[in-house]
Amino acid sequence: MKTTRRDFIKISAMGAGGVMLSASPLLAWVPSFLKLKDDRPDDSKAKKYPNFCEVCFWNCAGWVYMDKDNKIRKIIGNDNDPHCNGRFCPRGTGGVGMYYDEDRLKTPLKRITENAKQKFVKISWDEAINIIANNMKEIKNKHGAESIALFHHGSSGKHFVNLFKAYGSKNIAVPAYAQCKAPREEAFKLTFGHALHSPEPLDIRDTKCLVLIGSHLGENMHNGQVQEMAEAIDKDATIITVDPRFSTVASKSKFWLPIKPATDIALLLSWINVIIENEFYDKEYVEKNTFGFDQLKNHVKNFTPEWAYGITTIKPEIIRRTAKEMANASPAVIVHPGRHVTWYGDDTQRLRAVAILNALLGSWGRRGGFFNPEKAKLPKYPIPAFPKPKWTWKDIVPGSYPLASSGVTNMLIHASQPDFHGKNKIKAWFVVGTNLIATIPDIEKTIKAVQNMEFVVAVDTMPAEITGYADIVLPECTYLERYDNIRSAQHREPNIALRVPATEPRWESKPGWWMCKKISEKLGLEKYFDYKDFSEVIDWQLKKIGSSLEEMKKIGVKKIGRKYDDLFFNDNETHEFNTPTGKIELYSTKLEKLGFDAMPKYKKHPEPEDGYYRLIYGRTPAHTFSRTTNNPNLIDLKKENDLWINPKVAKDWNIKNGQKIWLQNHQGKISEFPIKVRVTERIRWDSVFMAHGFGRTDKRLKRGYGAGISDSEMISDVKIDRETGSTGMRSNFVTFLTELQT
Ligand SMILES: Nc1nc2c(c(=O)[nH]1)N[C@H]1C(S)=C(S)[C@@H](COP(=O)(O)OP(=O)(O)OC[C@H]3O[C@@H](n4cnc5c(=O)[nH]c(N)nc54)[C@H](O)[C@@H]3O)O[C@H]1N2
Ligand SMILES: Nc1nc2c(c(=O)[nH]1)N[C@H]1C(S)=C(S)[C@@H](COP(=O)(O)OP(=O)(O)OC[C@H]3O[C@@H](n4cnc5c(=O)[nH]c(N)nc54)[C@H](O)[C@@H]3O)O[C@H]1N2
Ligand code: SF4
Ligand SMILES: [Mo]
Repeated sequence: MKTTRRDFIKISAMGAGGVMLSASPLLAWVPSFLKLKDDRPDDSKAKKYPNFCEVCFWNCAGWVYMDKDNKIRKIIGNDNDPHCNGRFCPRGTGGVGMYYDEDRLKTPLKRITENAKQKFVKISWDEAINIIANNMKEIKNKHGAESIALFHHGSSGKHFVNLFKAYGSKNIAVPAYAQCKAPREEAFKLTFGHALHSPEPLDIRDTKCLVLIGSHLGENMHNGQVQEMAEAIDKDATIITVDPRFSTVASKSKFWLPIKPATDIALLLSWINVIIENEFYDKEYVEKNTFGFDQLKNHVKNFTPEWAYGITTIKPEIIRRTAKEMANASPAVIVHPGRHVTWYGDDTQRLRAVAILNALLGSWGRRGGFFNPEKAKLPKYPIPAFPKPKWTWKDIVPGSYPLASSGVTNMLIHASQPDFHGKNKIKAWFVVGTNLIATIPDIEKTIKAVQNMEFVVAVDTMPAEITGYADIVLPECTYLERYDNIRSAQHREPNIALRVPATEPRWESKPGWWMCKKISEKLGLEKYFDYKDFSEVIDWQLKKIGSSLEEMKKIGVKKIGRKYDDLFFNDNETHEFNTPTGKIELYSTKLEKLGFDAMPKYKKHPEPEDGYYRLIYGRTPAHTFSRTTNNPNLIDLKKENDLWINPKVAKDWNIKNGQKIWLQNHQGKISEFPIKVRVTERIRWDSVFMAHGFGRTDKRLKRGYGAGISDSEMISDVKIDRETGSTGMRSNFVTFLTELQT
């Protein structure tokens, strides 16, 4: 039976205790764009270049086809690529719009003051490079190289990382850590001794039960995972979705648990309770591989489904039934670790609970659970050793966030504040491919920091908000117009993918590697960029592994056989885990040593006052953050975001579907633009939902400016995860303004 909208209405009328949507197998679901291989140019005639997509960090490999005038016509998936299996998502297909966008940055820009007014003027590359190198020299002399921070995201960031390390600063951070997956990576390391990385090593295609906790595959368009989930559904896998919102995937699930936001740890603990008390866990596996089972059993003994019901609003019988579903599928079950997991400031602990549940079900290292990925090892192009910096982000507030294993963006922003009195201060920023204004919660704090800097460079393809705060703006050409490092990502089978330019950069834009090389020459660091063209580095590396640039241009993706035959555990062998006890740690000895909870506990979070609703946010299939919300192709699919409001709330407020309203958060922040209301049963009454990345504030973005609201604008109350320093962003409450008082 197909789950229909009518089913849902019936269900929602039953109340919000958690529902079983359909006992019969669900019809297969694959978003149509992932199912069909679209019309393909005739390969024998068309000119095509290999690339991998930069519209999101799944980096699917594809072919860029040119038309007869040698203009980019389209990009389609590479059949041999395990990230996409020949099918791009709508964002990837629309990526061509990044090249054609007339609002792109076209030349280097310099901020000047004229008649007491600041503005940007066009400058030459020579002038831009000179200004940057001179400032970098001056700052190094005055404050030390460490005082310049690099924020980056995306492929071109890697060149700048080398430049910074050569220059002497390791104050480098990506938002994909402390604003995204840090708690997950550290929690899985604590438990299994391994982080998950990307693409996550989940054997979704063979799973019998997939549990999604605030991870909305299908709107989160991580291509390979969505395809595998569709395959699993085809094979009758059970999907259990825990989400206060009836997401796309909730509608394809056997169970939807519309949890009260911020209470997931209670649900997880009660699942663990049911699984232990009923002896549903994989006994042999747990006995052989885990540490701390008795402590865990004792720890969860009171966390019954009845206890969790009062907290989560999920009915005890549903908690029990879903625990049983997981147990029935074990070990071919995945409690999905999620990706954007920085929610409430106790995120490492929540992800520990997810990891523990997977451990009890025996899914780590088992078919239909987590596989052991392998990655192609590429030789490093020879460069001199980097100098050792005197201090790094770890020394800003010594001892804080002891589990952070990569630069913490918000820590560097903290050390950039005018009122920061620590010894190790940040004095200048280099921002590459990350729109910090849209990305880091508490925009005012980010703006205060950037305004306090002695010098700011922004490298972007678009006039993104962050570029408006820079002294020098450098226009990077898009991924369709440049070489970059070879993609070598983990998977079932190690593989590599190539990016080559399909055409010349438009206007005066240039590749990131070229900028770094030019800056290095002015800084006397040219020995770190010892090549004329980046294609030389790629060819050198490829030849070392028995391929070549020439070969890769013809195939785009190359699979390199696994070195080890250990995709899954051999149950006859004993495994040593990379944890202090050498076992899967249900009880974390490292957390205990650091003074944190060794096993997760539920703590109550603040709740909205009357008339306020929790702001939750997420992805929309046609966009990636703020990087696509001006894209001419994708804006056609979705121009602005809308605010999901439950009908009961809309009635209380007398707000109509389609009406435009402003939001005000619990700290008094009012949105710059209004947002269109979508009245829908698909959201709990205590929360509202919007897609991230909209409500652009830079007028140079002609299509994105003022279209919808930026969720970031409403996220000023940030709950920091004590273990990793990550920014919990879901503790903000909003109320509605139907008109703005002037
Ligand atoms: N409020 C809120 N904040 C969030 C999130 C959220 O859901 N809500 N999500 C978080 C998550 S999970 C993540 S991973 C981060 C992502 O954070 P970011 O990576 O900062 O995401 P974007 O906003 O897309 O910014 C990317 C910038 O790179 C530019 N760009 C695109 N291609 C290129 C290129 O080839 N070269 C260069 N130099 N620039 C390029 C784009 O124009 C854009 O300005 O945001 C986090 N922050
Ligand atoms: N189309 C598209 N796909 C993308 C991206 C994109 O920008 N666009 N970005 C990629 C990146 S970098 C990342 S990190 C991933 C992120 O993708 P996900 O890991 O799936 O994370 P979010 O987008 O934050 O998911 C938000 C979901 O959590 C629910 N939620 C909110 N509060 C709670 C709560 O308290 N409990 C529970 N159980 N659920 C809650 C929301 O209703 C929503 O459905 O997406 C990736 N895929
Ligand atoms: S999932 Fe879509 S946007 Fe992301 S890399 Fe693949 S095709 Fe590009
Ligand atoms: Mo992310």
